[in-house]
Amino acid sequence: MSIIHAACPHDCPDTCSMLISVEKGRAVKVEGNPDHPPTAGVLCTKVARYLERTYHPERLVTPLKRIGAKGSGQFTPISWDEALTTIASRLQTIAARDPEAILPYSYGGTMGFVQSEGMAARFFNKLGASQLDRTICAAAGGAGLKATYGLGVGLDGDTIDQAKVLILWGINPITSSIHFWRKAQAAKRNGSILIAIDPYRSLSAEKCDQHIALNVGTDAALALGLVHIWIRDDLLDHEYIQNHTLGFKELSERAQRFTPDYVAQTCGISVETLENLAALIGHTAIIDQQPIAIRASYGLQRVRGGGNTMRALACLPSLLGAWKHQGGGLLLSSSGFFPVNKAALEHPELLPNTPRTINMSTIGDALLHETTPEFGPKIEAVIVYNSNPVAIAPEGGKVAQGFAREDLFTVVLEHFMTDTAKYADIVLPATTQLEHVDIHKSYGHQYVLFNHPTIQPLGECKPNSEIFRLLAKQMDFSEACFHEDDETIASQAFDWSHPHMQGISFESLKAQGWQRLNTDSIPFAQGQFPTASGKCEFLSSTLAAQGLDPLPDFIPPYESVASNPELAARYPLAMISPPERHFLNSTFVNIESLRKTTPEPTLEIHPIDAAARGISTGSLVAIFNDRGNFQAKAVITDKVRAGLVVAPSTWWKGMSRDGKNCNEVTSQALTDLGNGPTFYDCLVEVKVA
Ligand SMILES: Nc1nc2c(c(=O)[nH]1)N[C@H]1C(S)=C(S)[C@@H](COP(=O)(O)OP(=O)(O)OC[C@H]3O[C@@H](n4cnc5c(=O)[nH]c(N)nc54)[C@H](O)[C@@H]3O)O[C@H]1N2
Ligand SMILES: Nc1nc2c(c(=O)[nH]1)N[C@H]1C(S)=C(S)[C@@H](COP(=O)(O)OP(=O)(O)OC[C@H]3O[C@@H](n4cnc5c(=O)[nH]c(N)nc54)[C@H](O)[C@@H]3O)O[C@H]1N2
Ligand code: SF4
Ligand SMILES: [Mo]
Repeated sequence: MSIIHAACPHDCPDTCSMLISVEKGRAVKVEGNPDHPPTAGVLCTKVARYLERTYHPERLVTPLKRIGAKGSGQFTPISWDEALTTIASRLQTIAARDPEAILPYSYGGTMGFVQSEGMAARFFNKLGASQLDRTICAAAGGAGLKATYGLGVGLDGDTIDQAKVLILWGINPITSSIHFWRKAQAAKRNGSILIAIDPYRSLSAEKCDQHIALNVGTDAALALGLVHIWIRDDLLDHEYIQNHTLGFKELSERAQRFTPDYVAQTCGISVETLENLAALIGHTAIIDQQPIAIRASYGLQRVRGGGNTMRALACLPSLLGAWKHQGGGLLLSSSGFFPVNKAALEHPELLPNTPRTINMSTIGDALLHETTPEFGPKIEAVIVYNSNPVAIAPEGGKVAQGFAREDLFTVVLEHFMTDTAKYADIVLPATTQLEHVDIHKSYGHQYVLFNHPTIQPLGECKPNSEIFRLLAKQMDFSEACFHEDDETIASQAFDWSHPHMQGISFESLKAQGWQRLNTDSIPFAQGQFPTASGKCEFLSSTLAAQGLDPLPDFIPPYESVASNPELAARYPLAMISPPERHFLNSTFVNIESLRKTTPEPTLEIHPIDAAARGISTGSLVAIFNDRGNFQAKAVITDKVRAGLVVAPSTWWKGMSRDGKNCNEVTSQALTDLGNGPTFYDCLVEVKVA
């Protein structure tokens, strides 16, 4: 038996190091690597089932051609030769008219550089296909963070157990980042106070010392309310502000209108709660000179004002000089610490011109768009890999309608017959992480990881990279980069001469499986933010140059009782659809052992709202608005605020009784910054089905 170093490929901030035991060519055990500090020997419940997923009897193992109606799931096996010839000839015909009519669609199925945008990006660049704006997850928060700190950077996750006040702001780590939760527990043992800020009493919020259940999408008001109080009470680190921040005077003026009364009313919390929160954080940081940390996640930026929300939050630790202490500051993402060599991976010089960009969050509208001068050509072909848009993209009715178009040529690279694969003309069987090479960064910690293949590809499966390599060959793309193998692509993923890579080489990384970046565990004690000014920018010249508000503000949701009373008269309940613990986005929904604990879609609703609608626990309910409807089993609980319903996500439509999921009702409206989706900015009504 041999034990091989692998990396968890999933879209999860923990990016675990895995050890795979292989016996006679078969993977027999998947374990968390005890030596990798963030993993510390444990995997989550989902990936602990990675073998069940890999060797699942329904794995796609041959190329398939559709023989039934789009969406029906009727296919017949074909050879790789037939599949590649058909795809190449269809794409060539369309490209001869206008390559922009071809669209790649991909996201977080795997986070590895080789199997995501390595060979694939080269292929679509050379083709001159439309570019995809990959906004579906983190665009708003990412843009807000970048405007304030310069890059997606923050406090070192390894040190977060040293915080004396730890705020879990819009994150439910027991579900979505179990290794961070372990650190939070360690912080608690070190005497830290844990506070959850979340409209929903999530599994994690329930276990914190305090839970502040604010209205969805009002976090920026709360943050600016804290700024208001800290200025009023002079709980500020004047020296840090003076030396390492930009725009304090302007921010102070902005914060004036965020009086405790206004903030409490906007957020739906008491003035006392707000004052106590401000005093606890302010005193710990300024009077006691102890580290305070904010762990924010993407849950709070899936609303209209998501970008400004992150801007407002990002200002907080700098006002208090929290960065001076180990374990102090804010963490949303650590991605910006990694010197990724995007140009070497993607070869942008292959682009014949600058093609248009399609936003993946509005794929429904895009697929239904006719040719116009502003939009460009109607989309004639979509190639989907590492994503399941029919399940995960907003306003799913339109997405399905778009994919059902008879005149659309669709290719899906997949492990399983997902909701999206069912609409394909041709489905290509892709390898899993056990069957291919890859290399990874993380957005929750600061370690690079290498993934060795452990077993031969199942059946006729091929890595995404190989599929695009073969398509490139079929289309006579002759540049040298189309001949590079996966290890070569992996070796190009990082700028190895960057100071953060000191002590790490491709060979040493392959040997150890993981290595920590050479980064400071107290990154911004001396300022040195990666912004143009080198400071934390409360006032952003970059945003000002784009004609945007240079200061953070509270931007009310598109859809809430306060911001849209006419709509709320018909649809009075706010719906959020955060991750279900046993799924990873729509991945793992088809794993039987996990579905035992999560057999069907549910909707959590407050007792007052349930009673008003004659709903009891176990009732089948219909959730609806003008965009669509879906069904779920009601769970009556005071974990949700009155006026809020929670639909744990994201179900395969094909696995729910009505063939629909929560994205039937979510909207394609976009965020203030970053053009991100607004999944949690969604009013609905609920009735017994
Ligand atoms: N098990 C599991 N883990 C996952 C995922 C998964 O699907 N399943 N998805 C992965 C991915 S792609 C991502 S992006 C991350 C997702 O990470 P997040 O989107 O951060 O998801 P959660 O950690 O569940 O945290 C969301 C929390 O934010 C709360 N929330 C919703 N709206 C608001 C709001 O307006 N304000 C505040 N303060 N809170 C709000 C929700 O109630 C929920 O408890 O997790 C990753 N990890
Ligand atoms: N309502 C609602 N909708 C949401 C969210 C929400 O909170 N609520 N969250 C949003 C967020 S944060 C995100 S990140 C998106 C996620 O959306 P996606 O990135 O589309 O993620 P998944 O749904 O997990 O689909 C990934 C697919 O890639 C496939 N895959 C995995 N590895 C490989 C590979 O190596 N090769 C190929 N060819 N395929 C592979 C998997 O089998 C899976 O079907 O969903 C978004 N949608
Ligand atoms: S999904 Fe996240 S927690 Fe689970 S094994 Fe992968 S990286 Fe670790
Ligand atoms: Mo995500």
